[in-house]
Amino acid sequence: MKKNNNLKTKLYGLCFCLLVIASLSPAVTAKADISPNYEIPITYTSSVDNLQYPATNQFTAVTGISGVGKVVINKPTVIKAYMNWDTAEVNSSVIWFSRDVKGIDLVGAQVKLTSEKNYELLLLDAGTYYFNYALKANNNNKNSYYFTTVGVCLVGQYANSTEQVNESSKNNPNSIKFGKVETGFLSITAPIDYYRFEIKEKSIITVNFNFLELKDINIKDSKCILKNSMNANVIVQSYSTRGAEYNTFTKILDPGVYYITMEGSTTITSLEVKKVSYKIQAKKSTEAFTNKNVKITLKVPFEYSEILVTKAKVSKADITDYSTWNTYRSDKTKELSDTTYTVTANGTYTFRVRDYLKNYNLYVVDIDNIDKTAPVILGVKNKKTYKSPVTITFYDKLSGVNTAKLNKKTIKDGTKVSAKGTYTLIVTDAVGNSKTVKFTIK
Ligand SMILES: [Ca+2]
Ligand SMILES: [Ca+2]
Repeated sequence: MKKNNNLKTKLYGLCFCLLVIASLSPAVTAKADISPNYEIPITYTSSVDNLQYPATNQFTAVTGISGVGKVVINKPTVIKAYMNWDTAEVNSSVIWFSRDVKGIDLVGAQVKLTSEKNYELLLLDAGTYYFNYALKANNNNKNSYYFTTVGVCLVGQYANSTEQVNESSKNNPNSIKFGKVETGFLSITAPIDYYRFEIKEKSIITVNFNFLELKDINIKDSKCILKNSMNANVIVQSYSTRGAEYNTFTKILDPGVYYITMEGSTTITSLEVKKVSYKIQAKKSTEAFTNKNVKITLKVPFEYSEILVTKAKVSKADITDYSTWNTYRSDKTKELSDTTYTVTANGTYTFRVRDYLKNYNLYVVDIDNIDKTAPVILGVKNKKTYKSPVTITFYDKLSGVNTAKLNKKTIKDGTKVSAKGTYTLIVTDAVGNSKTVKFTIK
């Protein structure tokens, strides 16, 4: 607190000083004073790292006490602050940035500049900040305040961030567009960026990230973290300087909301989230009853290395059961050469798909629309002769009876036949399977 009060006193001292000088001596108005009302211009460049020592704006400043000027940042920017001075009068300068005009609420550190080549580098989100300085006079006499001319230069590099929310949080995150590279910005005041995405179906998620290596910024503790909706870490992956293939991870995720944070340093970041569906689907050549084989075509949206099928319902517990999945000389279990499998009989078929990450997936298909059997006829038998009336019944458990004709005339189930004669009964099901019974009544 003592330091803060000191600062306050100095600030008031400066204001008073400037007021007195300005009213007494018109000579010093040629150069701008660094003041809270004066917005220090920023010189923008494409790369602060590649910058030669910049030209500076000239200001009138006072030694021995601190001064403050306004800095307005309109979008996320990397700032380099330089200062120079008359070395005959000034020995060194301490500079710092603050959120408040009093210079107390620091943004970044206080930096001592001992030459015009020194600078302070900091990453600032949009906002109004204050540039503070304290010049140390050459004579070391703390009580001597005198006017001198200093140069100040703020060089800015826009981060070109694509953030919708610059100072993001779990409650106010940026939203991920799958397959789009987002440029983020970890500022001094908001060094953790939050991103959110939601998947409606099970998916393979691949995250590619990068932390830009800026000169003077230590990014080796940077990391990209995948979190679930409860904010618990799912994957924590540290940044690697070895290249892009190390700054990536892949995970199969259940439907839900997830977050990604970029943290551990202040720099420009990039983040890309790719999504591939993990939902296997199957299509049958027909859903309707058929007297032919049914072809099952699997739709596997992800890369896979093997598909097996077995005629059984296999539970997850047996996903790697050897006797279930061994294809050697097996009638039940086959390896597919593509994503199709032709089924000759009704039953439950379990497909096992191995993805490129070596995980197994089961997908069960029930086939119950193959009807290769003729209707059942009761009451009369083929080539039999009856001496009394007969009652004919018939049914078909699968596709159902379509037609029943006795000597080419349609009859109903349960028809009683008493007239003497020779009969041909043909019962046909919905898919064309038919049964013929010839009988005689004497
Ligand atoms: Ca940010
Ligand atoms: Ca049938």
